[in-house]
Amino acid sequence: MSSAAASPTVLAPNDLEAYWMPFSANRAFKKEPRMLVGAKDMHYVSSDGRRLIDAAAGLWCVNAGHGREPIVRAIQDQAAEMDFAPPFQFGNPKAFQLATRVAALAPGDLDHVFFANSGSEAVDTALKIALAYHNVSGQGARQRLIGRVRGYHGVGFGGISVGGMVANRKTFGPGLAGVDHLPTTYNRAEQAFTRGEPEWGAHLADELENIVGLHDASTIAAVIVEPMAGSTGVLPPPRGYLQKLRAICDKHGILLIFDEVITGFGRLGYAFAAERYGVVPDMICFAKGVTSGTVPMGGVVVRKPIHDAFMKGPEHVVELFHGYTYSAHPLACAAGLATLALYEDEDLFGHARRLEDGFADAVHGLKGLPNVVDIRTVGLAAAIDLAPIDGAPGKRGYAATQETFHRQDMLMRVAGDTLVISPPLIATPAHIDEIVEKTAGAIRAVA
Ligand code: PXG
Repeated sequence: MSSAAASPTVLAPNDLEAYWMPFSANRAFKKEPRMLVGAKDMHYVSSDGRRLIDAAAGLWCVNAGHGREPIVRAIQDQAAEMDFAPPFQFGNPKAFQLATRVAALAPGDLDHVFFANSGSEAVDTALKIALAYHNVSGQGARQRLIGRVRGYHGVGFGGISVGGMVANRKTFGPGLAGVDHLPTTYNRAEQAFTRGEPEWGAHLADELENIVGLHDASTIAAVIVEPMAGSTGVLPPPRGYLQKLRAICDKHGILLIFDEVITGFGRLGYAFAAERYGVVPDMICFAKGVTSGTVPMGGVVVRKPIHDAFMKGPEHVVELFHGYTYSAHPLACAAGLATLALYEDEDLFGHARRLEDGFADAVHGLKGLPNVVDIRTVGLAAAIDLAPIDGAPGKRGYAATQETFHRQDMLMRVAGDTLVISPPLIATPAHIDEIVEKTAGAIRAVA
């Protein structure tokens, strides 16, 4: 036995075995690792010393760009001042400040914020608030939750139940009872190569009436959708679709939840997609961009009447039996405040809005390259669908991950055979051109 094996504290150098990587092809990765060791502004640094342009904002989260000095300093200062404060029955001032700032960014009377630590927790929180709200409002029979096919709402049992991605569901049992799904809004035959919101598909919201007809409105608590489905390949909502969903939910007393974990904080050129689309949901789930990915944080913005429905009964009693040890963690709150200030100071949402047209032009220029079967763009998000290799779905996409990382010096998110572009909001037109050029190189290389 080697001395390393004898002592559990001495690890073999460069041992990749112990870490079971999330949502990753572990064995392939460990044979040919893609290791990131540094990051600044629009770039990562790889372990072999290359600078890689970040076409993914990390994982849809680093909206302000990497290593931004005011955010770094806020986190450092907070760690030195107060590392942790229990969030149950005690508070830290920055939690209240951040809630106020997030609420101010949300439309309408979405003005109370419940903090969690991730998108998955934000989704679970929103679903639980929906159920509990109907309960405290004397409508406890409203227990059904409605999601959508090709929706992604994280990996908690709530999120995978309302989610609509088969691989994330099929091996984990039946999930929550009483869940139903709207159809996906994506239809390639009708929508291929659309810029922004497709004209076709608003009528798909009417399917909610059929679901209500089947289960009865009195059993349905909430509908949850991503305004723009991100993980399943950038599916912008058809024009008028979200307005229809809102109207049908209102008609039947069903809460409408927007999962804005990806669309929140500027990805579509606005603080929230709700603002872009002029639709006020009852709750908004957020995460990722709230701290620009620097410290884990998520949460739910809730409309005032929903919040107020809980504020009854004896004042010494807990109103909602829900929360996390790290809800409103001081480091996350400090990071969040510095991040939102940076978004405002640099008008990054406006910058994204102004970049949108040029970005769409550049990305749609990839049409005609080998195997490109659809391109979708909205805000600073784009997806390029490549035709799968016969009998080996995902293989061309995996080759594209390797090609972009090892040879194009670019960090790109690839889901199945779909290439996704979602740069930090600080991108310049030159960065976008570089990303699109490298994407073209990768598409040719995996043809
Ligand atoms: N809701 C939405 C809409 C998301 O996009 C989550 C919830 C879950 O968030 P957490 O923080 O628990 O991971 C997400 C996460 C991709 C990709 O490649 C997207 C996400 C996560 C990982 C990969 O598109 N979004």
